[in-house]
Amino acid sequence: MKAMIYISVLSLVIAATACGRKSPADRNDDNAATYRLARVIEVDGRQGVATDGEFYYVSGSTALYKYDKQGRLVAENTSPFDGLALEANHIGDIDVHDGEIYAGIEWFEDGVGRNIQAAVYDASTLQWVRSIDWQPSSGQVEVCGLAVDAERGKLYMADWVDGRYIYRYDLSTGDYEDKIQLRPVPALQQGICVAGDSILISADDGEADRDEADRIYWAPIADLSAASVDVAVMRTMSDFRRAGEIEGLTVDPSTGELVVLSNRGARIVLGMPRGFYDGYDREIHELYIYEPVVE
Ligand SMILES: [Ca+2]
Ligand SMILES: [Ca+2]
Repeated sequence: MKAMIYISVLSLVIAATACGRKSPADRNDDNAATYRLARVIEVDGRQGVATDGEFYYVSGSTALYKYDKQGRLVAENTSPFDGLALEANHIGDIDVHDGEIYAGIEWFEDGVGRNIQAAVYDASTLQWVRSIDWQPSSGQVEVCGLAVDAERGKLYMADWVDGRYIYRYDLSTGDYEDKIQLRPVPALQQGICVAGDSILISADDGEADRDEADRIYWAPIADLSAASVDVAVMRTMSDFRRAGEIEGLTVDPSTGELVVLSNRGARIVLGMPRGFYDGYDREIHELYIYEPVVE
């Protein structure tokens, strides 16, 4: 019940963002009024985040981590590819549903992905349980992230290389269903999550070299017959500590908070770290936690 209330609040926030008085281009001014930065937690992973309201689950490129909400590590799996049928070296954004973590996994090298698979892990132990087969004929060529739509029983995958579509699977059978065109297409997508009747999409489309902020977009997904959906800017992340690479995102079902993973400090070329910016000798990964503000 509590979760439903918060999802309803979030839906209002999203609706207010999307349908407000201002045009999408002006919407940046409304950022602070929609989500207010509450706290920042440094974590080990650089790819994705999910929460069941009790813990934060974070993916690194080759590891899974579980934190309590104060940021204390409570579990990790540093060999998450053990048992997988296909060779893998990269985990993207993740989701958690019904005690299981869903992870988009592939072999990623120099900006190209192959061996795409949706692997499922036990959220308690972070150990691999099973995998959902990818449908190559869908046209998807990379998996940067995935999201569970629990209400409608669907699983979505997104593609960093060619983001024109998101790809929908049946959650219970694992069968591929359809691809939905994003109009327009957010460039360099990183993470996705479902909140109410919307899908949120983070895009690494701000140029860190020029101190440009990345963005979060959103699109409606309740109409399962839709071949395409209208995409709008939801938020420009100008309050990150330094412009860098936005990664995964999630909405906390217990609080309605928006949780966004972002990396700073490393220079990224073709999706892979190549040296550091001035003042940094390592890449820093942080969860930015925003509380919804309903006026
Ligand atoms: Ca990523
Ligand atoms: Ca960026």
